[in-house]
Amino acid sequence: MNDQTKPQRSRTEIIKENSNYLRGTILEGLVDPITGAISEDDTQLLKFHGSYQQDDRDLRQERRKQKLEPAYIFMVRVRATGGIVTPKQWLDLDHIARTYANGTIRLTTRQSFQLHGVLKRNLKQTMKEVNATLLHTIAACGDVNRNVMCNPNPYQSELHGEVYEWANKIADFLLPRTRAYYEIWLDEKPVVRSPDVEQEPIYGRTYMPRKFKIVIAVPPSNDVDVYAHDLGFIAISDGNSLAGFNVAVGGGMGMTHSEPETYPRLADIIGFCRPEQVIEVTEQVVKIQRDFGDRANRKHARLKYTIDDRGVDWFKDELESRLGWQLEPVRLFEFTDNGDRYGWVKGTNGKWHLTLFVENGRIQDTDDFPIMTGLREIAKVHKGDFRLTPNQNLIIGNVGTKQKPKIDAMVEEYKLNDLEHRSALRLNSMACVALPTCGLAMAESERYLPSLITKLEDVMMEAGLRDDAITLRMTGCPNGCARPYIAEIGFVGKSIGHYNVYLGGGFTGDRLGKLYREGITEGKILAELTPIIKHYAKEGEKGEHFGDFVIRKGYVKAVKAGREFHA
Ligand code: SRM
Ligand code: SF4
Repeated sequence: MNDQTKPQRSRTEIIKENSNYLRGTILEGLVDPITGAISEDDTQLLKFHGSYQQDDRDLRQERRKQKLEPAYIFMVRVRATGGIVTPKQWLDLDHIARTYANGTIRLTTRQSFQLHGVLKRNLKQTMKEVNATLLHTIAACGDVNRNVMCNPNPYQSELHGEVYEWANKIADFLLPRTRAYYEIWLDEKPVVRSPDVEQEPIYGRTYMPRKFKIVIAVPPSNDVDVYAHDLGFIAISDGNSLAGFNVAVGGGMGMTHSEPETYPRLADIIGFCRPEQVIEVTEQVVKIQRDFGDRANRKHARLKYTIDDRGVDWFKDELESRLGWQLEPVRLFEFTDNGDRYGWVKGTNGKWHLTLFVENGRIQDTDDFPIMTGLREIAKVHKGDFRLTPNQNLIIGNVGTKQKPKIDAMVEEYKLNDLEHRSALRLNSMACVALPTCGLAMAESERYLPSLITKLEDVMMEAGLRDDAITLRMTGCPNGCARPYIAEIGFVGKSIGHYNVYLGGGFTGDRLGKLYREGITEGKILAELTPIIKHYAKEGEKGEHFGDFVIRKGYVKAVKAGREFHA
């Protein structure tokens, strides 16, 4: 295609522009009884409202055989800055999940909740009930700023509390201003507005070229994986209070198999700003990407490509010229890991916080693990809060010393904190949703990883590494929803039963892994990894992480930049 025949704007851009600020014909589509779906254009707009149209892929073939339309269902994503909700909100979500969705709650890698399997006829009521509990879904998906992530324990130190407040301010600042959400889902009466009253002052009529993600990390924990997002802030303390933030830009995970021009990239740290400058920096970074991001090719529309195409220096100059002042030099900091710390900790407020392992974030009762019932019963008596971690786990937060024995007893009763029977490998694992709901999945992920880990645990056990933490992540396609490219072992689905294996990601989330084997099945995965794990047990140096070991021993080359990922 030469430059003249290249489309100037993708179809999604035109849908957004013609949508009257995200209204489209969603309202009409919801009440059309002929189909369980909505129109194709509206499915794009629906994302901005926090919902995806999907179909149950387990039923696809059978429905096709029977000449029925796919079993359409909707996923609803509920956002909560830093993943914090009250026990009442937990109970309401639990109720909504069991009444309108598939009876499970999914904690995501970005500290949001997902409800799967909602039928079109129940979608509006689901949204209403989510809003009635003072949570919302607006901008949980779509070409806008998504849920703002931050360390989920505001009471770990005063610094954590301050940082959490900034995360909230950023989230509020970047919420879309359109009333479409309130009209469609909450029956707000439309008011005739002049375009300038209703215009989106930050995003404009066509919003961002693509999704935009912001996180704040509080060293030494990099639980939010600050290098994997469009914009990351790294909190720098001044004794006990917040001095400001290092600013990281241009991270992202998504790529497409066999398209080397797409690649995961880690963010560059470009400077430091004071707390009171953080909104201004956020606004200008977002606006640069709004103005320069690729609106023709959605596979090239994230900030990481804008920065790689034009250079980090260009980006910094553009940002500083828009700000009218210069960022200060980057401050020193150190990350020690990107995982969660399990068990009880006491906060600065004198209350207790218990981090529980939730395998792949799925809250669902099984015979040996009645987690959904257990958390429901706890929510009925708990006086603190619940918090989602960036690793798909859950914190029962703010438990008073007096109430702790009761919560402890309930945790025991429902076997919610059974760390003894879980290896360090499992406790440091994540898998994306994939089949049967994700329309983009090429292979299983959440439903498969637990059994693969059981097999790898045998190898780890035999090598004497049961308690050695190795980060391991799986996704059902290369989009990277569980951030697999920064795991020490990453599995990425290629086709049913076949995975690419990536090795050498940094334990603190600071280095990309490298493709080690392509499209292999379980037998081959075990055959390939067993000798490496044994080698690590034998020759790994004291304190050396697996990701560093595989590079030192030449299994893979260290990847220094996103553009080198496929080299
Ligand atoms: Fe994701 C698309 C699930 C975090 C990169 N992601 C999807 C969709 C909506 C599929 C779709 O477009 O039809 C998946 C829905 C599956 C389902 O049935 O629920 C989906 N993504 C998820 C979640 C639920 C994974 C999980 O197991 O927790 C996470 C929800 C986050 C949230 O609460 O907001 C989730 N997705 C991520 C992350 C991790 C992160 O942000 O920290 C990434 C990589 C970081 C990044 O954005 O680069 C990620 N998701 C993608 C991409 C690739 C984007 C790209 O730039 O190439 C897609 C596909 C797309 O946007 O076209 C995608
Ligand atoms: Fe779906 Fe791929 Fe994301 Fe997994 S990584 S949830 S398969 S889009």
